[in-house]
Amino acid sequence: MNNPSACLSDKPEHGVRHDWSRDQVRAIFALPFNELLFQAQTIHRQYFDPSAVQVSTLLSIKTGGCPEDCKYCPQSVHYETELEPEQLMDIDAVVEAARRARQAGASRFCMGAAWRNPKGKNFERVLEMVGRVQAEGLETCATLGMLDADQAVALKEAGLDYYNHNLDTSPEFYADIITTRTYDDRLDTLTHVREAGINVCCGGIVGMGEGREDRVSLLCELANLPEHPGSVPINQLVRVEGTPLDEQTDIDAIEFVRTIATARILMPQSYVRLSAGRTGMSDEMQALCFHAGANSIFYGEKLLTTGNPDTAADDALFAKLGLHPA
Ligand code: SAM
Ligand code: DTB
Ligand code: SF4
Repeated sequence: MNNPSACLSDKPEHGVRHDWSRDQVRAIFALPFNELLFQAQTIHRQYFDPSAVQVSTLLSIKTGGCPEDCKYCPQSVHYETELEPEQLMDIDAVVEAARRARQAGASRFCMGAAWRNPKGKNFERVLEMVGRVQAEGLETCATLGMLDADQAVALKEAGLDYYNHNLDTSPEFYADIITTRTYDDRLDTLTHVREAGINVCCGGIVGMGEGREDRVSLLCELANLPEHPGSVPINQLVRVEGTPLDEQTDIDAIEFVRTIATARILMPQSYVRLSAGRTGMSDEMQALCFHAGANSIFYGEKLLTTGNPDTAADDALFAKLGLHPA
């Protein structure tokens, strides 16, 4: 097995690589914790202000009733959860929510829809929303499911800055979690987004019962994409009653921090987002995640359908840690 310290120090700039071997990633992931955090923090400082954290706000513009069977998701029609499905929101209401998010300090507004893929009139409405949200002075992001090449170009022309589409987990574990679309479908959407000139936001979920090797494999897939995603959301599973992963045990906190640190080392110029799951994390755990190179969060009391820390709690955490919005 390669010595990861050697593989890093061979490249003094650490560089942006797309040829990580599984052995290298596995070895970085397994470094002694202090060594791992030191390397992650050192690389982080080459590209970013270590006290700056990018702040995004999410809004579910179309909730529930999704035909896909993602086992973690409260919005799938395959599972009985307490969620009330809702039609695509009114454009003015979305713009109003974006305005409030900007006033509260968010720099990016992410619109999420529980679709397999966007279609027809609904897609036209989303295009209009994107333009109107951009006009409010926010970076725009959307996550609408699979896109074809023409849809990606249309979103770019409408003013979309980022598209979120996650690989979710390793190719090996994927079929245990989703059967209604393939890993390759996801990679195809990412290609369309990238080729349209939209920044890719792509990451995954940990704590779904996968093993360390799956986390290594997911990070390897992300880091070996033709371009590193501009944003890499690392979600901790939010367990929702009625979904098949409801009873899943929490991932160990140190293992979660290792995932963040490894993402930072592999993708040095990307924003690594400490995404879903923060309500269950202590301030100390989040501080370790920031130290490991996380530099983006979702801010606002709701993610899409589940909770996120109160803004007052996040403001207090930022003050305590001397962090400021990027
Ligand atoms: N329907 C679109 C799709 O799946 O591409 C967009 C919305 S979907 C909710 C966006 C992402 O949210 C998923 O890919 C998944 O990574 C994340 N997600 C959904 N439910 C989650 C949960 N319970 N815990 C953590 N992350 C979750
Ligand atoms: C991502 O990676 N995490 C966000 C965003 N992309 C769209 C979604 C998290 C959803 C958590 C469950 C929910 O609130 O429905
Ligand atoms: Fe649908 Fe997205 Fe939820 Fe999967 S993650 S069930 S595609 S809303």
